[in-house]
Amino acid sequence: MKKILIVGSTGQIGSELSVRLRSIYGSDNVVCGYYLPPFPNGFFEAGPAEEVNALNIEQIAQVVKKYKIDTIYNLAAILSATAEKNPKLGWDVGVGSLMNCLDVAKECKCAVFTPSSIGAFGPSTPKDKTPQDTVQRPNTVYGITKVLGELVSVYYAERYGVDTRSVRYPGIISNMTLPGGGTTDYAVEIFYKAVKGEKFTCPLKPGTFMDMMYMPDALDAAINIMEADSSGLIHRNSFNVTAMSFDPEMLAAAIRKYIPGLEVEYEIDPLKQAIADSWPNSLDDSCAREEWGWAPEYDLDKMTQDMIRALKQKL
Ligand code: AKB
Repeated sequence: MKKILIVGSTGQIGSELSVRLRSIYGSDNVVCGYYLPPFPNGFFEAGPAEEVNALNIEQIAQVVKKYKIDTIYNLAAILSATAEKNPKLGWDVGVGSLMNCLDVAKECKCAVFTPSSIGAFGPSTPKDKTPQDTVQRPNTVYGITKVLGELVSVYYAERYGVDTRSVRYPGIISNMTLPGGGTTDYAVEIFYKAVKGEKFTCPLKPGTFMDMMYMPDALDAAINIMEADSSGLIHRNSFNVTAMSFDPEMLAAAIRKYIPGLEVEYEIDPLKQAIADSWPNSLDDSCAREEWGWAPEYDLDKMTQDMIRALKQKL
């Protein structure tokens, strides 16, 4: 049975990945590492939880040794728009957390999952059906840390035998923990407004297409790539994965099928618009499908129905 440490277990992905990993591997085998003390909700109390600052290598090493961890999910991140406002923080967290996890993994023989992103592409990348292997010249600090992360993870795999694996996540849509400071956050925020019957102010122009994915598929991607038979993997760091591509108007239309009164106005955020314009419209994820059987379950309509159902219960 794997022994897992999640660094960043209270964030958008971490809070749901913790629950899923504990249901698969057993509560005692999944240590939730948190930076800010978690809100007591019964979940953290159900298994081990430890304070782990991703920028403190001693703290990571101590927890890895204490619990005999063999797999680290490194989810500490500053998302794209926040990183552009504070590039030093974006760099320090993006690069620092990864290097700390890789160095502990090298010493303690752990496998490491670190998400990359569609942000690892830039304005000179082919925009439609972006291939797995293509130009990666991002013009954001977030993207630069993601490209560095992909390359240094390959380096640690080849030079030191660390089992590093990763996927390039698109925008992730979820109903438990809100994302914060990302360019794709609008695709979550619109659902909260729609369910509350409020008007949504969209920060991106109509016609801004980006890849997206519903959280259950994002969790499957992280777990399945770590479980994949390594003999089938030609790539490792990092796989294109996607589930849908839409622009704000398509998303609003999908929601209006169930909440016809949704009103959307546009107030463009120049920073987020520039970042979104530099990213692909849609990814080609055929390598992930062929090499480890990636197959998302949720398309735009299925995700929309489930988001509205879940948020109606929650709100
Ligand atoms: C962001 O918008 O910064 C993230 C991402 C696509 O990596 N959601």
